Amino acid sequence: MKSFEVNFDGLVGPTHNYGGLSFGNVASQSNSQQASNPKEAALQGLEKMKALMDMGFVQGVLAPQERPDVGALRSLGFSGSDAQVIAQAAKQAMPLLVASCSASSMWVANAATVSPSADTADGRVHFTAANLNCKFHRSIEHPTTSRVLGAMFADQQHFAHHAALPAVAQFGDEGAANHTRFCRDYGEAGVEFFVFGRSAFDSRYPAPQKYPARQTLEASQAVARLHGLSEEGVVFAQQNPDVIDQGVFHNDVIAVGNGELLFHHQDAFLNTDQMLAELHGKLAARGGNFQSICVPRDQVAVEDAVRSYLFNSQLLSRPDGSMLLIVPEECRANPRVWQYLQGLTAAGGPIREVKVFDLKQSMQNGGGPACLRLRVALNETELAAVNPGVIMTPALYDTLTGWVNRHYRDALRESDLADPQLLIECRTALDELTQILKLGAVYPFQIN
Ligand code: SUG
Repeated sequence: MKSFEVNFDGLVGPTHNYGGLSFGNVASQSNSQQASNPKEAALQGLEKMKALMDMGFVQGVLAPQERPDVGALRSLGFSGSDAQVIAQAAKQAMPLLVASCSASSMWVANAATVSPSADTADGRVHFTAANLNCKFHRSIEHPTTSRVLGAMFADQQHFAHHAALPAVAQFGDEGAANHTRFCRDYGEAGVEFFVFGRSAFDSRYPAPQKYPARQTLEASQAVARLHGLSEEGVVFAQQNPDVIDQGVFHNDVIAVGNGELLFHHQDAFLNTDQMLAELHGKLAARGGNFQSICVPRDQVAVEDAVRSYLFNSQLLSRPDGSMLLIVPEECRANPRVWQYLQGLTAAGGPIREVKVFDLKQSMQNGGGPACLRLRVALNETELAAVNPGVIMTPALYDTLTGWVNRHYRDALRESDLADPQLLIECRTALDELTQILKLGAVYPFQIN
């Protein structure tokens, strides 16, 4: 049976703004308070989706969330009408209003961890929504994420959904941003690679000193158990705490994998040789030939990787077996990274082509091409069981660009977040979107 890796991209929500909310994420911190352009952000994301569809990849779309999250503000003691809740928060606790307005659900690599059916004990595709509990503005995403994923992958014969892990730092889980899967073919059993930043219970694992390690070993292990993965099909590895302290807040900022290939920076992991040997051995036992490309620090420094998002790229398999790397414009702007990429594609290795996309609106909050997509490997039967409303087509692309142009603002500053009209605009847009994508009622304003 044929199998595919489907990329579901997060559609940028109408409240996209630069709130400076993510300590440890250099771009989020340094662009705080700048005016954003939600319309441009959403259109840039749609361009990427269309380009992948036009290249022949199966592309899907994941809906944004209702913001401001009035329910979250109510849970913090603000009361009255929705407009009063927003007004009170603006007056008394602006940082909480800003957090409740974040469009951060666009970075769907953090929405969930996904294990394809070939890897799981019950032969279903498993999803665990990420609790994202390192940051308040992200910790409020998972209830709606679960409903949206449930509406997209509704068929219980093929899809199993798990609620987010307990909402404590010990089980900090950031989803697929710290998870990669190696396989010979998407439909065959593979090796799932979980990368964690620290251990919650075992002090032998070193931790970063300056910035938080968002993913714990214990969270990754829990997800592997929930999904029914076998010991032969998993590898756990620790991210290098020094690179977390340099702004590598997720593993997908320093490494990306696809098929049998891991593309990573020299400083990405601890105990790299041992980890590569384990990946090689476990994939070989599944019939695969694991390969890795290590980018040396003397060619591309960690700082260059963080600024350019070289590794937050999409590594895609082409029909001829070679691979294509989708990188953000910031890679072309960095002379060392661009030179490295020229050499890489000329070298005759597995990565033959690089395509550049302008995703500046998202990049300014630390979200590159890979952050914007959730990978779901599916066989033909499973693909046919996905809600067809969320699969990108030329007609859907036209509808969604029209929808963005009608509903989105082209500038948003912090002071605009207090405007009660923004909530009405957001709900009006999302109500229409659920009809376009045939999701049913998934948002708090639709179900409460
Ligand atoms: O969690 N930025 C996100 C970026 C997530 C990127 N995802 C991956 N690497 N997979 C984060 O730090 C910034 C929001 C703000 O500051 O307004 C933010 O949430």
